Amino acid sequence: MFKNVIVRKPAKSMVDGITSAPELGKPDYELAVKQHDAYIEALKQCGVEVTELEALEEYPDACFVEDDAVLTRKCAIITNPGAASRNGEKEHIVEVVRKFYDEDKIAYIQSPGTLEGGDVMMVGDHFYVGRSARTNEEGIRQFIEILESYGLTGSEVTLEKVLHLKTGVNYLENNTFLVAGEFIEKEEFKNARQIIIPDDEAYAANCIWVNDKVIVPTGYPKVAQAIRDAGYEVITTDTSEYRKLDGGLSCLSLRF
Ligand code: CIR
Repeated sequence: MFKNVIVRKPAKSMVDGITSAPELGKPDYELAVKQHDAYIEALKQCGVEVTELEALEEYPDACFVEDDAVLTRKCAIITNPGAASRNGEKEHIVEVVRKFYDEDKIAYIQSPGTLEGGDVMMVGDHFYVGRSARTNEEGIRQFIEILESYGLTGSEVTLEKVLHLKTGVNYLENNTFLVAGEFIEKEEFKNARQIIIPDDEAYAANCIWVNDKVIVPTGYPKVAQAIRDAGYEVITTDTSEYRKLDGGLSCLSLRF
C-alpha cells in the first residue's frame, strides 16, 4: 500500500519540454494545470497523502518527478537523469525526499552512471530496470548495488522501442502486468498474468496501481475495460497534454 505521493506542478516552460512526437502539437499549459489538479484528486481518491511541489520554470520537464528518484520502503535513491536538460532536477527532488527519509537512507546514482525513474518498475522487493537512452549500464550497476545493500534486488530489462521501461510495461500488483508491444514476449513477464495492451491504445500501458485502484488515462476504453475485467476499480483521468511530451500517469508522481 502507498501512503504518500509527491507531485510537482507543471511550469509554464513545459510547452518546451522534450518530445519525440512533435506532430501532436505543443501542450496547452492552462489545460495541463487543470489535468494536473484532476490527477491529484484521482490520487486522493486512492487514500494517499499528496505533497505538491512548486513548479520549476528552469526545468520544462520537472513535472515528471518520477524520473528524479526511486522511493522504496527501505531507502530512497536519487537518480542521475540521462537527459541533459533534466539532470539538474535531482538537486530539487532531494529537498523533499529528505522530509521522508533520513540522510543515511538516501543514496545517489553518480556519473558516469545515468538512471531515470521511468525505467524502474517495482515488483514487491524486486526492481526491474530498463536499459534505455536515459539509463545506462553503469547506472543500473550502481542501482542494483544500492538495492542489494538494503536487502532488495534488481535486474536489467532490455528495451528497444520505447522511451522508458514503464512506457510499455506496468505492474498492477497481484502478479498482474499491463504489457504492450515488445514486452509481451519478454521472459521476465511471460509467466505472469498479463493484460495485453492493443497497439491502438499503446499509450495506456502506463497506468498506475494505487491501493487497489488503477488510474487509467481517459480515452482508452479497451484498456480500461480489460483492467475492470481483471477485477480492479478503475479511475480515469485525462493526461492529453502530458502525452504530447511522452509523459504518462506514472511519470507525474512518486508513490511510496
Ligand atoms: C522526457 O522526455 O524526459 C519527458 N518529456 C517525459 C518523461 C516521461 N517520464 C516517464 O516516462 N517516467
